[in-house]
Amino acid sequence: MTWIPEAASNLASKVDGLLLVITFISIFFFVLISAVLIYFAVKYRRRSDDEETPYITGNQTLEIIWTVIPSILLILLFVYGFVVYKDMRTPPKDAVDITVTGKQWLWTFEYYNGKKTLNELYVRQNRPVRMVMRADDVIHSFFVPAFRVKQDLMPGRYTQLWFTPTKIGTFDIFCAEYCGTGHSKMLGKVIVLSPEAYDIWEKGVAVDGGEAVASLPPAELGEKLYKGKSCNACHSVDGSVVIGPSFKGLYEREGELEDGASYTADENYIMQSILEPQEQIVKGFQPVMPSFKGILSDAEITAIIAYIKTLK
Ligand code: HEC
Ligand SMILES: [Cu+2]
Repeated sequence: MTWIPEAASNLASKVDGLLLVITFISIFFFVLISAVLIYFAVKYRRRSDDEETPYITGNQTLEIIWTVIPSILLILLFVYGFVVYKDMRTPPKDAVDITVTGKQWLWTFEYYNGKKTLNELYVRQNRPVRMVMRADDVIHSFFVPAFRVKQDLMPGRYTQLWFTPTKIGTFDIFCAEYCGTGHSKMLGKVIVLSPEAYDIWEKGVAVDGGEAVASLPPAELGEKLYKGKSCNACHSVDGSVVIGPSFKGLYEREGELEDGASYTADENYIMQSILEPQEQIVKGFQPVMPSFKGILSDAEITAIIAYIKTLK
């Protein structure tokens, strides 16, 4: 079927089945009621000005039929829906936990093995995962259409959802709750790896959609990280100001901080800005950059600096 998203989790076929049944029943009654309506409108139309309508006070048999049949149907639909819902809300015992944090306008994922990723969720094919989710600021909603799962994230409270990815590939994550100006850019990817590829990823080799990137020249790796780690959501490379300063001409630029101190953007300054963004706020900007401590390795930061150096 091409009019609904690809089905890539164990829950997808259940949700689709329920949706199809409800759609089919709705279409059936829509057609039936419309046809009868048109037929009666024609058949019992008023044929002359002095025609009198018969006086009908009710029909018990008919009323019982059209109360009992829809009631039974609705109860059956409720039970069917409830069984699927219960399935979707009850993670299996062997599910592994991943902590998800939504914040304007990024997703961070922390894994049971201590790894941390940004906007990219790595999962292993056929292994059930439970997402334990929190928001840092406002309400967000974690939505993966291909898995048919969606759940709000709230500040000050954990919510959860679970799924078992069944297909290898890359699928979209959307934020489905309007959360500010960057809402439409709050996009992520779920990368479902085969068990073998997942083992490689777990051991720490950088993979980018299944492809190893550790062997790239630093500036090229830096460019990939700039996009892959979402620096591009806030930093342009063409001189325009998005949410943060542009990376164009950043290297060795002289500027002023919020507290009035001046700085030169050398390697250490850039590294500090990435690891402790709240320490040095560039004048005229908001302190919204998240820390990349624990997310970017030293080698990756070096690669990003190498890339920034190419943006003269
Ligand atoms: C949510 C938006 C956001 C994201 C994502 C983000 N930054 Fe920033 N960044 C900012 C803002 C805003 C500033 C300016 C305020 C400050 O200094 O913290 C900034 C400042 C910087 C600076 C100092 C710039 C200057 O002109 O002095 C560097 C370097 C930097 N970011 C690097 C990065 C890198 C590398 C990434 C990706 C790994 C990244 N940022 C991701 C918002 C962001
Ligand atoms: Cu959001």
